[in-house]
Amino acid sequence: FPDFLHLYRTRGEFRSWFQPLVEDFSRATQAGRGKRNRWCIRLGIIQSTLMDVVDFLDPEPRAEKFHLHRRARLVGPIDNALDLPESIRKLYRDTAELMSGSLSAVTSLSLDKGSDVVRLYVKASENRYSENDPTESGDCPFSQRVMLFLLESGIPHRLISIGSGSKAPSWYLNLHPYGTVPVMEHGNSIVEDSGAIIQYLRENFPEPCRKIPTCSLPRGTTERNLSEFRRAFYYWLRGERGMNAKSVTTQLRWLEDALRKRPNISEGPFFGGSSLCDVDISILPHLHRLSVAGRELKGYEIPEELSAVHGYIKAAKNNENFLSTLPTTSSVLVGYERVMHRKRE
Ligand SMILES: N[C@@H](CCC(=O)N[C@@H](CS)C(=O)NCC(=O)O)C(=O)O
Repeated sequence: FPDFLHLYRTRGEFRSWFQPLVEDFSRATQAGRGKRNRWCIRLGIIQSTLMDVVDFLDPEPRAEKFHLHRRARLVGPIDNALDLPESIRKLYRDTAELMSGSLSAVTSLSLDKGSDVVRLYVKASENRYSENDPTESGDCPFSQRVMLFLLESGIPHRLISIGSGSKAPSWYLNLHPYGTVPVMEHGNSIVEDSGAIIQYLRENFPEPCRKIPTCSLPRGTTERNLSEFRRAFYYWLRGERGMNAKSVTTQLRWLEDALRKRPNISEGPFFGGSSLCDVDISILPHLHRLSVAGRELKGYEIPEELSAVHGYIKAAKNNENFLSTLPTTSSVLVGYERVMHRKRE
């Protein structure tokens, strides 16, 4: 790669061979800017292919392979709608059902034919990969977020549980080149990223989505403040310098304060009052994982004094849909142990 760059920089004729590619590339970047369209995913694929070429051409000792996680980060979020012929889409969908391994999913395939059922690809529990049992939820909090949103709104949907990232089945990489979950497929749209999926659902299913109340946050508080604890916990797990139990507790105080000061406090335990709103649906999956993985992997208990946070978790466990989408403790631990080990790789 350095040799290539050297030639590219110093030899005009060599550089001119690549001019059409460079021009097409910048056109594609412009076309894809700020939009959810096929250009974004094409750019992602082109970028990934170029990295394959670099990985392939560089001689071994010097080569620094592009890790899958790093690739995904380089491209950034891809909200997309792939232009695939219907016959190919159908092939992927049918394969997805078959790969999910459950006979009922396969036999009920015909019910979906011609209808616009929302298909959500989520992370399966790693404990069950070998048994090919897709019914147990995995540790992915973003998958749970969308599952919970779908159940709370009552939008009819079908779940397809798979391995993610490097464990994603090969057919899935045609839906998402890095094998990230969750991904939603509806009609001709393929949308990745839990936030973008929820936005899509709100735009396309406005009626059922009205069941999910608006959030009541204290003035000046944002959803980002409230979920900052997850970043602190993640960095602590990864062993980043300066991150510890105190960093997590400090961030959790945002949540504690907001829960105490929320304007609708008399209406119920959530930011949505008696029912879950978008913010609750987004935060609670992370909070659950913090309480489980924090205790088991780091000996961290959410301090007693954060009583509003404790009450919030307890209230969530009385919500049927939250409970039904929760992963088992061992499933959470398998996933979060991997985060710890990633640092050491
Ligand atoms: N911002 C994305 C994050 C999705 C994400 O990070 N998914 C993880 C699982 S929780 C994933 O698929 N990682 C790839 C892997 O498992 O290697 C969203 O909100 O959907």
